[in-house]
Amino acid sequence: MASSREQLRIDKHVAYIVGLEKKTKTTDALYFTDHKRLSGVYWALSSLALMRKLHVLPQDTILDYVLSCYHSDVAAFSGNTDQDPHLLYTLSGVQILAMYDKLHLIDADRVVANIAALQRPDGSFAGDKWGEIDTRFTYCALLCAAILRRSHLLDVPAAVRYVLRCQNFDGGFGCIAGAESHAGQVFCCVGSLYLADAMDEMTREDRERLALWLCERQLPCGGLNGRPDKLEDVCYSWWVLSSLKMLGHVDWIDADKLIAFIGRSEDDVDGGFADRPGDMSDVFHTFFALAGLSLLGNKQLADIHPAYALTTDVVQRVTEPSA
Ligand code: GRG
Ligand code: ZN
Repeated sequence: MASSREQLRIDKHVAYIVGLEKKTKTTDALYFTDHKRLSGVYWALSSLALMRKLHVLPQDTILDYVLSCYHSDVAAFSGNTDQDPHLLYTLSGVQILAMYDKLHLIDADRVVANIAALQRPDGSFAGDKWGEIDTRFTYCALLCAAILRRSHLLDVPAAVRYVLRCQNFDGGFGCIAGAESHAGQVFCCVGSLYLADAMDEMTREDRERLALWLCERQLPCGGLNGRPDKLEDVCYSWWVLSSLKMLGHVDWIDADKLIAFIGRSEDDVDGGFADRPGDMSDVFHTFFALAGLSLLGNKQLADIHPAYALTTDVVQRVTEPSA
């Protein structure tokens, strides 16, 4: 990408995403690894939505595939047709249906009731029946419930108390109470607090310490890492920036240097973005590159909501009082 903020190669990136969909059909090559395919579909569609091109892929075919990952016996989604359901993929499924305005195709009461059954007495959430606990799953649970307008079916105050227990002395958050701070988990915890309308439950001092820790993720090359002494990676443009946005401090990052770093990770021949300059594009980093650029105000892209990870028109639709 050239140095200008306005020269994103939209046509190349749309062609790159459409090419992935074609490959998926003809050779069974995937949007992403097999067991995460539903999330791959969410990253691909969200990339298109950011470029205002959601319509270029066939909605009916995609919905057929998405619903083939829905297990009506437990009202939850799996990462691929032949996999077991998991909260990570229930969120991807719900987000995709929200994008297409097709939430009526699933039984929202049962989806959220089954998510509520994954909540533990300490407020944390398991991802599935096997019981692993992670703040990623708290975020997935709260966001599914918010999109489906059934947050009241979860014990949101207990979820908030658990998330607050995961905040560390450095201001960051980890995957469980006491675990090392990581920018991906910070996004999940800040997103959870935001969705629970509980950002103020962090003290002002803790919010500022967290924002400073997030700013320290920017390296001299302009890119962001996920924790100290780690490599820069384009996807942290989302995990870090969205968290800073929710904290009201996105301007604490050097935006020009980050835009230039993301630009150096762009494949300007075949489209897509890689994790860092010189690597191969993939759909995960393509979405998070575009999402980061949207948060930085790129006018070629639609606006994205920092907590819902959906374009703001979709968020407006799912949250408007009359819907
Ligand atoms: C809807 C946007 C959205 C998310 C759904 C799955 C999820 C909820 C959030 C994942 C948050 C997370 C943990 C992101 C980090 C992903 C990542 C780059 C992990 C790499 O970790 P390491 O330890 O790499 O391999 P580092 O960068 O620390 O060397
Ligand atoms: Zn990455």
